[in-house]
Amino acid sequence: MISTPSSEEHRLEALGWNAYFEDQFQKQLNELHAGGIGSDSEPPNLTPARVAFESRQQYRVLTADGERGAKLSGRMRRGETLPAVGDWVFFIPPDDGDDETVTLQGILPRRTCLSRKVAGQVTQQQVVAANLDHVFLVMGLDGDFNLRRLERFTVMAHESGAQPVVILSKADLSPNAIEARLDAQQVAPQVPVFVVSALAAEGLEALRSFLEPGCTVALIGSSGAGKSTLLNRLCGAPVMATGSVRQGDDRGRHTTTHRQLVLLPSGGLLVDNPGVREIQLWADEDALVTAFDDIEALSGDCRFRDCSHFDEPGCGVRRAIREGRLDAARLASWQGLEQEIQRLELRKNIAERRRQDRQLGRLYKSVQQAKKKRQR
Ligand SMILES: Nc1nc2c(ncn2[C@@H]2O[C@H](COP(=O)(O)OP(=O)(O)OP(=O)(O)O)[C@@H](O)[C@H]2O)c(=O)[nH]1
Ligand SMILES: [Mg+2]
Ligand SMILES: [Zn+2]
Repeated sequence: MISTPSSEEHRLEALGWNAYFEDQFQKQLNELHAGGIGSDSEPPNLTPARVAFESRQQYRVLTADGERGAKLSGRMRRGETLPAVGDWVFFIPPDDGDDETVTLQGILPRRTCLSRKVAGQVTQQQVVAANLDHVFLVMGLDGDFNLRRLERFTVMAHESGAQPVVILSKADLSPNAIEARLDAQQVAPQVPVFVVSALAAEGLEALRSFLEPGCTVALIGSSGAGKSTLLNRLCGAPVMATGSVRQGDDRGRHTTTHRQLVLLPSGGLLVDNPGVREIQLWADEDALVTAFDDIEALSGDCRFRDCSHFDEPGCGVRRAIREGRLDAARLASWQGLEQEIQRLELRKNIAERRRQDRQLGRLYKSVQQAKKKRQR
């Protein structure tokens, strides 16, 4: 079959390519050309691809012509942004051999980006997946079910720029699925909530509308929540390994160890992730406001504009709790997340100042060295 540019474009679109990435790609090509790369009349010949898998800076990428291995160019390895699963990257097409590992030359700016803070004391962003349209927050209707964790995940998803969707899984195990759905809807007021059973293949058709060709969705949730089982069901094939949960507390065994982007035969792309229970937020106030827009609306009734809804007089939020219009646990949760975000902000500022100090230090040193040289 002769491959025409338009059919190649179609195959890229099935991987999530669109006018935004086309535009960004052209800009980078023009910059490279202006920098003397390519021939006099033509910009360099580069092939776009989407990152499907990463492990220790070894990549698998999806191209219009299939999947292949990839590694980073030296410049990319030293760069500030390393490609993550879901990123659009580009490489110089090799002359020979489809199975040759290609070298990635650049990365296109992300449309959306799902992030967390790295575990521990370091103030650093960890990218979970890039260029998502939706995030499926998967929570089992067994011992996994936890509204406070759902709130945290919702803030994380809102921060990403992608739209959150709550998936309550393992409906076949719970006689209380309807109540659970209402409770979840209360803590995620603007977010669609679905109840599914991947095992009994129930409720899955409703998820297909998020997985139109070219749409990308990440699955996040605890280990054992049923993310990989759901992916396999939607895929119609056992692409990902699944593992049983522990008896007693329904916790999973971290069966999925690497995130992976999977192109569904029916269209759409799903990113399966290793299970996470305790995520630390990498988010700002805006994401909190969006996730807690009920508290935001109630705070319009507070006497003080900067009310912390703690012990100020005339607090509209606390009045709503007294009158049974808001759950006290939800306010406590908001306050906890608000403090976490403020602490993060502070730590980001300190880290930024240290970075600037180091930069100044280096500058000072090089000026001193230049002076000495001149004196000699
Ligand atoms: N009863 C029931 N069990 C399910 C359902 N979906 C998944 N499970 C079971 O839950 C266990 C965990 O499923 P996985 O799909 O491996 O969970 P995961 O979220 O991918 O877990 P990690 O990869 O560890 O993060 C397996 O034993 C599945 O068979 C469901 O709808 N109903
Ligand atoms: Mg899994
Ligand atoms: Zn208040």
